[in-house]
Amino acid sequence: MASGGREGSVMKKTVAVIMALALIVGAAACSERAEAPSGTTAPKGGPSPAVPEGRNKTIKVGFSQTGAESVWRVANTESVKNALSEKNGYELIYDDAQQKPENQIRAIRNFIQQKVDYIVLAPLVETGWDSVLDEARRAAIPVIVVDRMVRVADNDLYTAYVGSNFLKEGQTAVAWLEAALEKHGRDKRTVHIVNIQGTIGSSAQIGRTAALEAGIRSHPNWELTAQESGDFIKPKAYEVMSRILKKTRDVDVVYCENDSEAFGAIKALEEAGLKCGILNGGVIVISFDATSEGLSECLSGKISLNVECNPLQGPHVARIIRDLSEGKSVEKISYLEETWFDCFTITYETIEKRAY
Ligand code: GZL
Repeated sequence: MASGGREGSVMKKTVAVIMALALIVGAAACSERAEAPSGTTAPKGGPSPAVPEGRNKTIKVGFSQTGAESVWRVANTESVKNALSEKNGYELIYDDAQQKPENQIRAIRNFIQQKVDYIVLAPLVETGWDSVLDEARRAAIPVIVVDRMVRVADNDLYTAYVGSNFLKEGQTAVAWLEAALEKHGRDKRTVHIVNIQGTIGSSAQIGRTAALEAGIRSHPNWELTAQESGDFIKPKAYEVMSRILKKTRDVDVVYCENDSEAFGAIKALEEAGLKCGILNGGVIVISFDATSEGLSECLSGKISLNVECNPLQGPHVARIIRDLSEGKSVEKISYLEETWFDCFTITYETIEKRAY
């Protein structure tokens, strides 16, 4: 990958090392696809939910979405809506939970009442789903989990998962940070790290935070200066970062768990008179999602690293529903292909080609 001309050939070698590492990590992520246990074509104890005789071929789907908290989330919603459209043979019932798990539980019960053929759930947090998913199973309605994961006592409570390996996303970021600090001679002194977490208890937050905490444990000179949730939204991240900067300006890295948070953190850092970006010898802002807006801040140098989190799960959900409707078994866990971008290698052309 060309270095973008911003650093010498040494940087190209560093980037190549990081790329190789990230690709290995990424490949491992994609290969972790457990073959679905046999018999997953229909939920336990219920008939296959193939479209009953006499009904038109439209497949009725209930989709419970967390909300519209970020650009990423809007792209995720559009991807599912476009795939499960009327012209593609679906009747989609969409519910926006406004970031409240209780609203998602209410929506799922509503979908069951309406006798949908399938339920698609993007769970706000990992826990609290056992009871309502058991109600769906007893109604013989397969549940497809997208984006974040559910943590349930019986994994048969959902039929398939399509999303991201958030721990591996975080590990990619930590590997990049380690190489970048070394390249820029910032690896020997104490590295003060601020972690602005996502929604606490969501898989994205759990995995990305766990990777950073493991990185801090394995680097004696990395210090966690502050850790607080920005809830994946810009205003909360701005408020958290501003409050931290009132206590200390000794910040080397801000590890934001999505682009919206990175935008808020950058606003606070610049208001405090601090430069952002490793290229400017400033604070190293790390982000996740790689939305076009986030990559534009990579191009400006303010975001140093942006790890992709692919929201385009709609086509994968449609394929799973089609396979189930035809009585085929489906993979239990599917991870989307993901990569990363940084301020040394990002180009305008790359951003132009992005789908979200
Ligand atoms: C990640 C997704 C996260 C995004 C945020 O798959 O759950 O939620 O990283 C979004 O932008 O709010």
